[in-house]
Amino acid sequence: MVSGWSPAKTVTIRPVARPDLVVESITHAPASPTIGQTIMFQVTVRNQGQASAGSFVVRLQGAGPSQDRTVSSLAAGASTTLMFSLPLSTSGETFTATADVNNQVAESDEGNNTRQVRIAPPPPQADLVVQEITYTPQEPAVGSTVTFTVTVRNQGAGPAGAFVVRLKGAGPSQDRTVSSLAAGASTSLTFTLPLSTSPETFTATADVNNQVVGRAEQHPPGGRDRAPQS
Ligand SMILES: [Ca+2]
Ligand SMILES: [Ca+2]
Repeated sequence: MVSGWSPAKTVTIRPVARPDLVVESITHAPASPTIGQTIMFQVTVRNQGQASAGSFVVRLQGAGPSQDRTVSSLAAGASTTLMFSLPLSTSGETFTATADVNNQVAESDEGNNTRQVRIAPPPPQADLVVQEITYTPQEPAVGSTVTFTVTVRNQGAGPAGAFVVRLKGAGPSQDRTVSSLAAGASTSLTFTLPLSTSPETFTATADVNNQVVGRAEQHPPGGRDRAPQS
């Protein structure tokens, strides 16, 4: 045996420690912007690798324009949050954030650098209005029963779910439930109430219990939800 040689020899290979950039989260405000409205984004990029990353660019790309932000460096385990502002240009738009879009950083994983968020404008809303109140007979006596026909219309762009229509006179009131009302549709409801005084005002109110999310709730009291008639 030659001196200095041994019968066994080992070699240990250690992979080069590399950074690994990932887009950890994208948050935005408002949650449901309208088309054309500017959205503020917060994009958080984390270096989940074993080594520090040097300078790199983060891009946020919508259907139209994009925005770039430069990060000068990011230590292993550290994260940074970047602000972007881009408009919503289409209905249902996907925004993609990419860390190290120009591939300036050699990473242990180059395939996990993007995250997407899809943003849609608020869904169209219902807008309920009482379109008309008719009644019969035309000249009722005090104490007699009057039959009313109340026409409710959804003049909004979105459908209405179930809601209650109330007809109220000086005395008792009556409720009718509408199970749903499509955008642009109308429905006629029949009520019967006694004429208790003369003259008497009857008021019909659509969605008296505020069950429908829509523009109707923004109307002032006595507004177009209500069509009094005597
Ligand atoms: Ca990566
Ligand atoms: Ca890279």
